[in-house]
Amino acid sequence: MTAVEGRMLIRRPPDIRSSEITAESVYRRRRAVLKALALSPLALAGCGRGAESQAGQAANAGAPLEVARRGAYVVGDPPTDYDAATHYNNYYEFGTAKDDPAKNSGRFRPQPWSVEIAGEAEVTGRFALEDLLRPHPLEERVYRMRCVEAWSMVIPWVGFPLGDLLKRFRPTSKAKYVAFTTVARPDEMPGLAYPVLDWPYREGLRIDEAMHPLTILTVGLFGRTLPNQNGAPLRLVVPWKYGFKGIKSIVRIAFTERQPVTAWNRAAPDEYGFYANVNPAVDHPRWSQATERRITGAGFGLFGNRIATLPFNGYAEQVASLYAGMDLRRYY
Ligand SMILES: Nc1nc2c(c(=O)[nH]1)N[C@H]1C(S)=C(S)[C@@H](COP(=O)(O)O)O[C@H]1N2
Ligand SMILES: [Mo]
Repeated sequence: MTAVEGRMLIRRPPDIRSSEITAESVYRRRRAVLKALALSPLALAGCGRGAESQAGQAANAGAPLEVARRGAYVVGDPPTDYDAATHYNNYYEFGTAKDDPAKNSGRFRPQPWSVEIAGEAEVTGRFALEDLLRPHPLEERVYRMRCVEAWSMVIPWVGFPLGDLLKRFRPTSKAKYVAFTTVARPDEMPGLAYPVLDWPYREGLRIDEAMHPLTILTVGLFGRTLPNQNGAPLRLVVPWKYGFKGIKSIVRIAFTERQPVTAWNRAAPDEYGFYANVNPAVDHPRWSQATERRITGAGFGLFGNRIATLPFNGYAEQVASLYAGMDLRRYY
């Protein structure tokens, strides 16, 4: 018996149309599912104001964060100076020079914030950031970060595994990729006036990359909430990939069946592949990837020394198996 036949056998008062019953039962089921996942869609959350969670602390940029876990995933290299990490940035929505994001992001308002969850998942909708963050204990992880422009930093991030968040939405078997979108607010982001990229900024991961325990969503660095120039209030960090995969100020996360379009790949497909795994053996047309300038401190110029770049940015042991059998020159 098919579902349609089954439904026709159900008796109901003649004054209620079947479409209404379906809508009501779907709504109830959805509410029950959301409750079980400790989520409420934005319409029910009263815009999520006043939450006294760690997300509540995220109200002020640079405010101290309560970090529940430290010590795992800490590289030995000394961290980059805070001033360098927050004044030598790529965030083209605020301009293309390295000091533009710190200078031009003062008008950006990362609060209140919500994220749309869409696509191939049982639970979708728009959710207040506070609700998305609430169940996740914040961890500090000190990661090596490698930009495709051949400079690198070591950053103590505050965040939690992206996979822990994604699982709550129960992705379906069709969810092969995860697509991310940055907010686009021309009034607050002066760089959007220039067609450097096809705005909004977009990035994507394969689902196994997104679920990998090294992949984190971050809300802070150096124990404090993210400054606007680093991607407040929520940004992605994938330490074995070039920095451009680390999309900032995320407003949409979608589970997709097809490989999503990414902003850099669309702008210059020969220069920026979808995978963007750090690989010293495959040069970018404009930058050798064999070595990198490690930025350690700010000051008169940025102090740094040249060091060898490692396959998968030093995380090969943890992630190389994700790419077994793939030609990494072709899928760069
Ligand atoms: N929305 C958005 N996200 C972005 C970028 C950008 O221009 N816009 N630049 C990327 C690049 S190229 C790098 S190297 C990192 C830099 O992050 P950081 O400024 O926190 O070091 O952000 C990435 N995320
Ligand atoms: Mo970058």
